[in-house]
Amino acid sequence: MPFGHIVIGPPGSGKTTYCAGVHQFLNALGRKTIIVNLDPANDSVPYTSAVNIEDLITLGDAMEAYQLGPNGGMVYCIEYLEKNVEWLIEQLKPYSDDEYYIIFDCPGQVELYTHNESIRKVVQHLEKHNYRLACVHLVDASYCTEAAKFVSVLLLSLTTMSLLEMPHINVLSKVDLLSGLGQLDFNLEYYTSVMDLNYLLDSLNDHGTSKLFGKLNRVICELIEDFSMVGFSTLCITDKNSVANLMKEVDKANGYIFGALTEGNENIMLAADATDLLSEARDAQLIWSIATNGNIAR
Ligand SMILES: Nc1nc2c(ncn2[C@@H]2O[C@H](COP(=O)(O)OP(=O)(O)OP(=O)(O)O)[C@@H](O)[C@H]2O)c(=O)[nH]1
Ligand SMILES: [Mg+2]
Repeated sequence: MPFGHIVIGPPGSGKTTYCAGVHQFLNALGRKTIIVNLDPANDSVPYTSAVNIEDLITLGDAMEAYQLGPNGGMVYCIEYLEKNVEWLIEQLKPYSDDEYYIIFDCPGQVELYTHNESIRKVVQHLEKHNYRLACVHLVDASYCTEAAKFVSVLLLSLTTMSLLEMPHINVLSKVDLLSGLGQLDFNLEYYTSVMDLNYLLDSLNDHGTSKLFGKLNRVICELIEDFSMVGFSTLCITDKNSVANLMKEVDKANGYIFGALTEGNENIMLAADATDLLSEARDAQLIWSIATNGNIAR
Protein backbone atom coordinates (compact mmCIF):
# COMPACT_ATOMS: atom_id res chain seq x y z
CA MET A 1 0.00 0.00 0.00
CA PRO A 2 2.36 2.78 -1.18
CA PHE A 3 1.58 6.37 -0.27
CA GLY A 4 2.46 9.52 -2.16
CA HIS A 5 1.20 12.69 -3.77
CA ILE A 6 0.97 14.32 -7.15
CA VAL A 7 2.32 17.87 -7.47
CA ILE A 8 0.40 20.15 -9.80
CA GLY A 9 0.07 23.88 -10.44
CA PRO A 10 0.52 26.54 -13.10
CA PRO A 11 3.84 26.93 -14.96
CA GLY A 12 6.64 28.18 -12.74
CA SER A 13 4.73 27.72 -9.47
CA GLY A 14 7.66 25.71 -8.07
CA LYS A 15 6.60 22.08 -8.63
CA THR A 16 9.96 20.67 -9.67
CA THR A 17 11.82 22.59 -6.97
CA TYR A 18 9.25 21.33 -4.45
CA CYS A 19 9.72 17.70 -5.55
CA ALA A 20 13.50 17.98 -5.14
CA GLY A 21 13.14 19.72 -1.74
CA VAL A 22 10.58 17.30 -0.32
CA HIS A 23 12.52 14.32 -1.66
CA GLN A 24 15.59 15.55 0.23
CA PHE A 25 13.56 16.36 3.35
CA LEU A 26 11.83 12.97 3.56
CA ASN A 27 14.96 10.98 2.79
CA ALA A 28 16.74 12.88 5.57
CA LEU A 29 13.98 11.69 7.90
CA GLY A 30 14.66 8.13 6.85
CA ARG A 31 11.59 7.83 4.66
CA LYS A 32 12.47 6.14 1.38
CA THR A 33 11.15 8.51 -1.25
CA ILE A 34 11.24 8.43 -5.03
CA ILE A 35 10.25 10.99 -7.65
CA VAL A 36 8.30 10.11 -10.78
CA ASN A 37 8.71 12.72 -13.49
CA LEU A 38 5.47 13.00 -15.45
CA ASP A 39 6.45 16.27 -17.13
CA PRO A 40 8.01 15.67 -20.56
CA ALA A 41 8.89 19.39 -20.72
CA ASN A 42 11.14 19.18 -17.65
CA ASP A 43 14.51 19.80 -19.30
CA SER A 44 17.03 19.78 -16.51
CA VAL A 45 15.69 18.73 -13.15
CA PRO A 46 17.43 19.08 -9.77
CA TYR A 47 16.68 15.44 -8.85
CA THR A 48 17.17 11.94 -10.16
CA SER A 49 13.84 10.44 -11.09
CA ALA A 50 13.14 6.77 -10.48
CA VAL A 51 10.59 6.76 -13.29
CA ASN A 52 10.54 9.24 -16.16
CA ILE A 53 7.76 9.76 -18.72
CA GLU A 54 10.48 10.54 -21.26
CA ASP A 55 11.29 6.83 -21.34
CA LEU A 56 7.77 6.38 -22.74
CA ILE A 57 7.38 9.48 -24.89
CA THR A 58 9.19 12.78 -25.37
CA LEU A 59 7.63 16.15 -26.07
CA GLY A 60 9.91 16.63 -29.08
CA ASP A 61 8.83 13.33 -30.65
CA ALA A 62 5.14 14.10 -30.11
CA MET A 63 5.49 17.59 -31.63
CA GLU A 64 7.43 16.33 -34.62
CA ALA A 65 5.30 13.27 -35.33
CA TYR A 66 1.98 15.12 -35.20
CA GLN A 67 3.09 18.65 -36.12
CA LEU A 68 1.97 20.03 -32.80
CA GLY A 69 3.08 23.07 -30.85
CA PRO A 70 4.41 22.69 -27.29
CA ASN A 71 0.94 22.88 -25.69
CA GLY A 72 -0.69 20.42 -28.05
CA GLY A 73 2.38 18.18 -27.76
CA MET A 74 2.11 18.19 -23.98
CA VAL A 75 -1.57 17.25 -24.04
CA TYR A 76 -0.75 14.47 -26.52
CA CYS A 77 2.00 13.12 -24.21
CA ILE A 78 -0.31 12.99 -21.18
CA GLU A 79 -3.10 11.37 -23.17
CA TYR A 80 -0.52 8.87 -24.43
CA LEU A 81 0.49 8.19 -20.82
CA GLU A 82 -3.16 7.54 -19.97
CA LYS A 83 -3.46 5.05 -22.83
CA ASN A 84 -0.25 3.35 -21.70
CA VAL A 85 -0.86 3.56 -17.98
CA GLU A 86 0.18 -0.09 -17.59
CA TRP A 87 3.70 1.07 -18.53
CA LEU A 88 3.65 3.34 -15.47
CA ILE A 89 2.33 0.58 -13.21
CA GLU A 90 5.10 -1.70 -14.46
CA GLN A 91 7.81 0.95 -13.91
CA LEU A 92 6.53 1.51 -10.38
CA LYS A 93 6.57 -2.19 -9.49
CA PRO A 94 9.98 -2.09 -7.74
CA TYR A 95 8.59 0.66 -5.50
CA SER A 96 5.08 -0.65 -4.99
CA ASP A 97 5.27 -1.76 -1.37
CA ASP A 98 4.73 0.61 1.55
CA GLU A 99 8.45 0.99 2.10
CA TYR A 100 8.43 3.70 -0.56
CA TYR A 101 6.83 7.11 -0.69
CA ILE A 102 6.18 8.43 -4.20
CA ILE A 103 6.12 12.03 -5.42
CA PHE A 104 4.83 12.74 -8.93
CA ASP A 105 6.15 15.88 -10.64
CA CYS A 106 3.45 16.94 -13.08
CA PRO A 107 3.32 19.38 -16.01
CA GLY A 108 2.25 23.02 -15.59
CA GLN A 109 -0.44 23.12 -18.30
CA VAL A 110 -3.50 24.21 -16.40
CA GLU A 111 -5.96 22.58 -18.80
CA LEU A 112 -4.68 19.17 -17.66
CA TYR A 113 -6.37 19.86 -14.31
CA THR A 114 -9.38 21.88 -15.39
CA HIS A 115 -10.93 19.99 -18.29
CA ASN A 116 -8.65 17.29 -19.71
CA GLU A 117 -9.33 14.00 -17.92
CA SER A 118 -6.09 12.09 -18.54
CA ILE A 119 -4.30 12.96 -15.28
CA ARG A 120 -7.44 12.09 -13.33
CA LYS A 121 -7.69 8.73 -15.09
CA VAL A 122 -4.02 7.95 -14.45
CA VAL A 123 -4.55 8.76 -10.75
CA GLN A 124 -7.69 6.61 -10.63
CA HIS A 125 -5.75 3.74 -12.18
CA LEU A 126 -3.00 4.08 -9.58
CA GLU A 127 -5.65 4.13 -6.85
CA LYS A 128 -7.06 0.86 -8.22
CA HIS A 129 -3.58 -0.56 -7.71
CA ASN A 130 -3.73 0.54 -4.07
CA TYR A 131 -1.63 3.69 -4.32
CA ARG A 132 -2.87 6.14 -1.66
CA LEU A 133 -2.44 9.57 -3.20
CA ALA A 134 -3.18 13.19 -2.38
CA CYS A 135 -2.81 16.22 -4.61
CA VAL A 136 -0.59 19.18 -3.74
CA HIS A 137 -1.62 22.18 -5.83
CA LEU A 138 1.00 24.94 -5.84
CA VAL A 139 0.05 28.48 -6.81
CA ASP A 140 2.43 31.41 -6.67
CA ALA A 141 1.80 33.51 -3.54
CA SER A 142 2.22 36.65 -5.66
CA TYR A 143 -1.42 36.18 -6.71
CA CYS A 144 -2.37 37.57 -3.29
CA THR A 145 -1.19 41.00 -4.34
CA GLU A 146 -4.23 41.70 -6.52
CA ALA A 147 -7.85 40.89 -5.76
CA ALA A 148 -8.68 39.85 -9.33
CA LYS A 149 -5.70 37.48 -9.53
CA PHE A 150 -6.54 36.00 -6.15
CA VAL A 151 -10.17 35.34 -7.09
CA SER A 152 -9.08 33.72 -10.35
CA VAL A 153 -6.72 31.46 -8.39
CA LEU A 154 -9.58 30.52 -6.08
CA LEU A 155 -11.70 29.58 -9.07
CA LEU A 156 -8.82 27.61 -10.59
CA SER A 157 -8.36 25.75 -7.30
CA LEU A 158 -12.07 24.91 -7.06
CA THR A 159 -12.22 23.72 -10.67
CA THR A 160 -9.15 21.56 -10.18
CA MET A 161 -10.51 20.08 -6.97
CA SER A 162 -13.77 19.21 -8.65
CA LEU A 163 -12.08 17.61 -11.70
CA LEU A 164 -9.54 15.53 -9.81
CA GLU A 165 -11.80 14.49 -6.93
CA MET A 166 -8.96 13.42 -4.66
CA PRO A 167 -7.61 14.63 -1.29
CA HIS A 168 -6.36 18.09 -2.15
CA ILE A 169 -4.07 20.65 -0.56
CA ASN A 170 -3.77 24.12 -2.05
CA VAL A 171 -0.50 25.86 -1.33
CA LEU A 172 0.67 29.46 -1.73
CA SER A 173 4.24 28.80 -2.88
CA LYS A 174 7.31 31.08 -2.77
CA VAL A 175 5.82 32.95 0.17
CA ASP A 176 9.33 34.29 0.94
CA LEU A 177 9.11 36.48 -2.17
CA LEU A 178 5.96 38.32 -1.05
CA SER A 179 7.84 40.90 0.99
CA GLY A 180 9.47 42.17 -2.21
CA LEU A 181 6.12 42.76 -3.89
CA GLY A 182 4.83 45.66 -1.81
CA GLN A 183 2.05 45.66 0.73
CA LEU A 184 -0.78 43.15 0.82
CA ASP A 185 -4.28 44.55 1.33
CA PHE A 186 -4.87 42.10 4.20
CA ASN A 187 -2.93 39.87 6.55
CA LEU A 188 -1.67 36.64 5.01
CA GLU A 189 -4.13 34.60 7.09
CA TYR A 190 -6.99 36.37 5.28
CA TYR A 191 -5.75 34.83 2.03
CA THR A 192 -4.90 31.39 3.43
CA SER A 193 -8.21 30.90 5.22
CA VAL A 194 -10.24 32.53 2.40
CA MET A 195 -12.37 34.51 4.83
CA ASP A 196 -15.12 36.98 3.98
CA LEU A 197 -14.49 37.67 0.28
CA ASN A 198 -16.77 40.72 0.36
CA TYR A 199 -13.69 42.62 1.42
CA LEU A 200 -12.22 42.01 -2.02
CA LEU A 201 -15.22 43.41 -3.90
CA ASP A 202 -14.15 47.05 -3.69
CA SER A 203 -10.77 46.23 -5.26
CA LEU A 204 -12.40 43.95 -7.81
CA ASN A 205 -14.81 46.64 -8.87
CA ASP A 206 -12.59 49.70 -8.77
CA HIS A 207 -11.69 49.74 -12.49
CA GLY A 208 -14.94 51.27 -13.64
CA THR A 209 -16.45 47.78 -13.62
CA SER A 210 -19.91 47.73 -15.19
CA LYS A 211 -22.94 46.93 -13.02
CA LEU A 212 -23.27 43.53 -14.65
CA PHE A 213 -19.67 42.49 -13.95
CA GLY A 214 -19.84 44.00 -10.46
CA LYS A 215 -22.78 41.70 -9.77
CA LEU A 216 -20.93 38.77 -11.32
CA ASN A 217 -17.91 39.42 -9.07
CA ARG A 218 -20.17 39.39 -6.02
CA VAL A 219 -21.83 36.13 -7.03
CA ILE A 220 -18.43 34.52 -7.71
CA CYS A 221 -17.22 35.53 -4.24
CA GLU A 222 -20.42 34.17 -2.68
CA LEU A 223 -20.06 30.90 -4.59
CA ILE A 224 -16.49 30.37 -3.39
CA GLU A 225 -17.50 31.18 0.17
CA ASP A 226 -20.63 29.00 0.13
CA PHE A 227 -18.64 25.89 -0.72
CA SER A 228 -15.86 26.86 1.73
CA MET A 229 -13.67 24.18 0.21
CA VAL A 230 -10.68 26.32 -0.70
CA GLY A 231 -8.00 27.27 1.79
CA PHE A 232 -4.23 27.50 1.48
CA SER A 233 -1.13 26.33 3.24
CA THR A 234 2.01 28.40 2.71
CA LEU A 235 5.41 27.24 1.53
CA CYS A 236 8.97 28.42 1.21
CA ILE A 237 10.82 25.37 -0.03
CA THR A 238 14.13 26.30 1.59
CA ASP A 239 12.53 26.61 5.05
CA LYS A 240 12.51 23.26 6.88
CA ASN A 241 9.63 24.19 9.20
CA SER A 242 7.52 25.32 6.30
CA VAL A 243 8.13 22.00 4.51
CA ALA A 244 7.48 20.01 7.72
CA ASN A 245 4.15 21.79 8.30
CA LEU A 246 3.04 21.15 4.75
CA MET A 247 4.08 17.49 4.89
CA LYS A 248 1.96 17.12 8.00
CA GLU A 249 -1.05 18.24 5.98
CA VAL A 250 -0.17 15.93 3.11
CA ASP A 251 0.33 12.97 5.46
CA LYS A 252 -3.15 13.53 6.84
CA ALA A 253 -4.68 13.95 3.40
CA ASN A 254 -3.40 10.70 1.91
CA GLY A 255 -3.68 8.77 5.17
CA TYR A 256 0.04 8.17 5.60
CA ILE A 257 -0.05 9.46 9.15
CA PHE A 258 -2.50 6.71 10.08
CA GLY A 259 -0.95 3.93 8.04
CA ALA A 260 2.78 4.21 7.79
CA LEU A 261 4.24 6.46 10.44
CA THR A 262 7.62 5.00 11.23
CA GLU A 263 10.31 5.85 13.69
CA GLY A 264 12.46 8.64 12.33
CA ASN A 265 9.76 10.87 10.96
CA GLU A 266 7.58 10.57 14.05
CA ASN A 267 9.14 13.37 16.05
CA ILE A 268 9.17 15.98 13.39
CA MET A 269 5.60 15.18 12.50
CA LEU A 270 4.57 15.51 16.13
CA ALA A 271 6.39 18.84 16.33
CA ALA A 272 4.60 19.99 13.23
CA ASP A 273 1.35 18.85 14.80
CA ALA A 274 1.58 21.76 17.20
CA THR A 275 0.92 24.19 14.33
CA ASP A 276 -2.45 25.05 12.85
CA LEU A 277 -2.98 26.73 9.51
CA LEU A 278 -3.88 30.15 10.92
CA SER A 279 -0.82 30.37 13.12
CA GLU A 280 1.25 29.01 10.23
CA ALA A 281 0.13 31.99 8.12
CA ARG A 282 0.82 34.41 10.99
CA ASP A 283 4.30 32.94 11.46
CA ALA A 284 5.03 33.09 7.73
CA GLN A 285 3.99 36.75 7.68
CA LEU A 286 6.44 37.51 10.47
CA ILE A 287 9.30 35.36 9.21
CA TRP A 288 9.18 36.78 5.70
CA SER A 289 8.38 40.37 6.80
CA ILE A 290 5.28 40.59 4.65
CA ALA A 291 3.75 44.05 5.02
CA THR A 292 0.06 44.94 4.85
CA ASN A 293 -1.48 48.35 4.34
CA GLY A 294 -3.37 48.19 7.62
CA ASN A 295 -6.74 46.89 6.38
CA ILE A 296 -8.34 44.45 8.77
CA ALA A 297 -10.80 41.79 7.69
CA ARG A 298 -12.87 40.18 10.42
N1 LIG B 1 12.15 32.26 -3.66
C1 LIG B 1 11.64 31.07 -3.99
N2 LIG B 1 11.78 30.60 -5.24
C2 LIG B 1 11.26 29.39 -5.53
C3 LIG B 1 10.59 28.59 -4.56
N3 LIG B 1 10.19 27.45 -5.17
C4 LIG B 1 10.58 27.54 -6.46
N4 LIG B 1 11.24 28.69 -6.69
C5 LIG B 1 11.81 29.16 -7.97
O1 LIG B 1 10.74 29.29 -8.93
C6 LIG B 1 11.22 29.00 -10.25
C7 LIG B 1 10.32 27.97 -10.93
O2 LIG B 1 10.45 26.77 -10.23
P1 LIG B 1 10.16 25.35 -10.87
O3 LIG B 1 10.35 24.36 -9.79
O4 LIG B 1 10.93 25.14 -12.12
O5 LIG B 1 8.63 25.51 -11.23
P2 LIG B 1 7.68 24.46 -11.98
O6 LIG B 1 6.32 24.65 -11.41
O7 LIG B 1 8.26 23.10 -11.93
O8 LIG B 1 7.70 25.02 -13.47
P3 LIG B 1 7.19 24.28 -14.80
O9 LIG B 1 7.68 22.87 -14.76
O10 LIG B 1 7.78 25.10 -15.90
O11 LIG B 1 5.69 24.37 -14.79
C8 LIG B 1 12.66 28.53 -10.08
O12 LIG B 1 13.50 29.62 -10.37
C9 LIG B 1 12.77 28.16 -8.61
O13 LIG B 1 14.06 28.33 -8.08
C10 LIG B 1 10.46 29.12 -3.22
O14 LIG B 1 9.88 28.52 -2.30
N5 LIG B 1 11.01 30.35 -2.99
MG1 LIG C 1 8.67 21.65 -13.46
